[in-house]
Amino acid sequence: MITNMIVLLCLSALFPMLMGTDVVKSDCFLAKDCSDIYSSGKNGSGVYTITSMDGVVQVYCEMVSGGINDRGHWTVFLRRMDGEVNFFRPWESYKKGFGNKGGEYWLGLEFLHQLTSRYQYKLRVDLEDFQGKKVYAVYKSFSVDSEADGYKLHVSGFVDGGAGDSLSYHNGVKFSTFDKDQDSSSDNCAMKTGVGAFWYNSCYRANPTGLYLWRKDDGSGYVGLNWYHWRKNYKSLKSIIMKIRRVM
Ligand SMILES: [Ca+2]
Repeated sequence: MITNMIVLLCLSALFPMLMGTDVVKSDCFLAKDCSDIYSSGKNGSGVYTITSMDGVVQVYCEMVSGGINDRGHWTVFLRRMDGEVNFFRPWESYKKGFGNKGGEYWLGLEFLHQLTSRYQYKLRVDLEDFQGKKVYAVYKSFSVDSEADGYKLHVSGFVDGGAGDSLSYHNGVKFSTFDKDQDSSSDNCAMKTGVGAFWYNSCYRANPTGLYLWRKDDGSGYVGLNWYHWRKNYKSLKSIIMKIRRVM
């Protein structure tokens, strides 16, 4: 229904006399991701409305100038920063997305699949610890299969920005939630960690949906916001952002 409304808006913009309205043509612009938002002349970071096959979606865009691994118009699909949002959620939530686009959120597996099957994307993961140190990892290729294929992750072309590579371990693996175990472990990884959902293998080197620990983790836990290869431990981080940028 929302999509129909967008189509009507576009028709009325293209044929104002016919539709009896005076909607300006710019209202017809249908952004698919933050690259399109930037192309429409909006160059500041913030929450924008883009469209998917299922309707309109709000997303946080990071518009970054800088070096080759920084610059771009990034579509953020996961943001953890303050523990305000509960990430221990079922399959339907991870499929459709949840959270607050101005704060912590998960954009949704179906939308990720739609985007990455349409265009080619690179992935960047930004990490920050409680001392304010920041590192990153870039993967030159990132895509997510359909729900019928378990929203399987494809990631390759690692570039080290100090974070180390904790995601290649999850390459080629289906997504798992506590109510849908598609991991490679005899356990249910989401239940074992009791906190998140991810492309769990057996079980993980990265767990960006883990329990937010506000400095309380001493590194021996296996439940927090983890990216093992930064410091070869499971000490929970202050912030993890996962974002994609269209490359073709
Ligand atoms: Ca299992």
